[in-house]
Amino acid sequence: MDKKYMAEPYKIKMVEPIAVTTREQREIAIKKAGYNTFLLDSDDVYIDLLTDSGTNAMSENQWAGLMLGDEAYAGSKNFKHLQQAVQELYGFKYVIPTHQGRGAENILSKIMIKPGDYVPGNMYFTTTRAHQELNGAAFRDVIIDEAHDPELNIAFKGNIDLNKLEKLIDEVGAEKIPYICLAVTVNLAGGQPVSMANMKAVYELAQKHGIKVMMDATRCVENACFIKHREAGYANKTILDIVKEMFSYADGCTMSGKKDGIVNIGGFLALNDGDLYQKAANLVVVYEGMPSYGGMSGRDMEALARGMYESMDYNYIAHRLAQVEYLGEKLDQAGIPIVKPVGGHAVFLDARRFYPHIPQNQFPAQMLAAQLYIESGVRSMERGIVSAGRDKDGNHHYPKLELVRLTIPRRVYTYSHLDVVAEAVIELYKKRDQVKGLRFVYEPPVLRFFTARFEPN
Ligand code: PM9
Repeated sequence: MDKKYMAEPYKIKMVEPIAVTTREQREIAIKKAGYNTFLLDSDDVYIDLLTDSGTNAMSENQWAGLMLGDEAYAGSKNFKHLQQAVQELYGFKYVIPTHQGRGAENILSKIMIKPGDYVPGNMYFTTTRAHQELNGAAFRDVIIDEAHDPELNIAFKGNIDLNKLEKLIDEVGAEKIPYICLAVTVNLAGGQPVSMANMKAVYELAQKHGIKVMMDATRCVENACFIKHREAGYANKTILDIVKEMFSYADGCTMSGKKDGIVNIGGFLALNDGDLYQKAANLVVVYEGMPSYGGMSGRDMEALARGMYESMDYNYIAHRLAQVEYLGEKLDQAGIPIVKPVGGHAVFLDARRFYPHIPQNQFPAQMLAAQLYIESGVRSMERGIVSAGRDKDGNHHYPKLELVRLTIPRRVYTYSHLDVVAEAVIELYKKRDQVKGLRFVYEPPVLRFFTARFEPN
């Protein structure tokens, strides 16, 4: 525990072999996948850092819970366990299970947004903004400016800028803002946390104007651990105390259980307001299933409830953050341009500085992810212009951050795997001048990054 990088707080009971491929095989595979790492077969991947979403290793306690699935169509006891977990750990009154986070985003957007509304948030997230826009709202980014600077090393880069928020309220009127979407942590800023002080201030401002605050709780446990490590007054508090205080500054949350719920599938919408809950319960039967299972089976709700309790263990979450920090430090020491500080779920490579000769509309981050795969079999994900999509006039959004995400699944890889990843990135950096950009050969209309195809220029 006193080591700089805490050892794994678990023993390995079951192993899953992973593929070792040749460079030649990988060159064929990435071409077949249209230079999009989402389209690779997992059989062709050596170390899979595409995402931490649903890629977690469950504990023996969670696997045991799967055997206790109560698959009754209505009133499953596993739903009661999930409800108890949400009430005890997050402190919300009502819970609606959904098949994953975006199912909750769909319902929340539909019950709260009217066409012409504005939803302020601390940087967009792809699926979250898509649901807001599909329901007629315009997303407004009110994150602090510092979040858009990959080199600036500050403790709470996910914070909302209260002046920007107040200015938006003055400009459009509080009645046009159904809720503020506050993500903890901020995925696309690099997994950056929000401070407790900021959450409290946002909630107070929102209450003053009669606006609700809905948190995106997807990585709330990581955020809580950063608060414990970085914010004055929290060092001696438990993760549970911190999580509960965080959610005391919100009216509800959407949750992708596939991240900090430490499961492979599932999510929920949680609310405090009885009327809103009723509206959500009426919609969940249309899009997901009965309010007592939403999109989930009984066994999956049990695994999620158990995962939520496990996630409150400080050793678990401190080790997770240590793994990410370890990879970040190795890359930083080798002079690789990364987003600083290192976030909660991933190390983000700064493709603008990695390939400064490739213009943003030739997709430098997309190409960097493809090159990393060819070099090493490590799969990563583009988080730049391709992820950002187009505006309503059909022009590319040009995000300031053009990143490749090396995302660490929970309890899956060891420090040795991370050494291999670091060596591969360092090798690639030496050859950076030889690489050219990409162009689209197929571009889907929504959430294009999932299925777009490219070819080299
Ligand atoms: N995040 C991720 O890899 C998976 C989908 S995008 C490739 O980071 C936040 C902050 C997320 C998130 C998913 C969702 C949606 C909401 N908010 O994937 O639908 O990071 O469970 O959650 C992904 P679901």
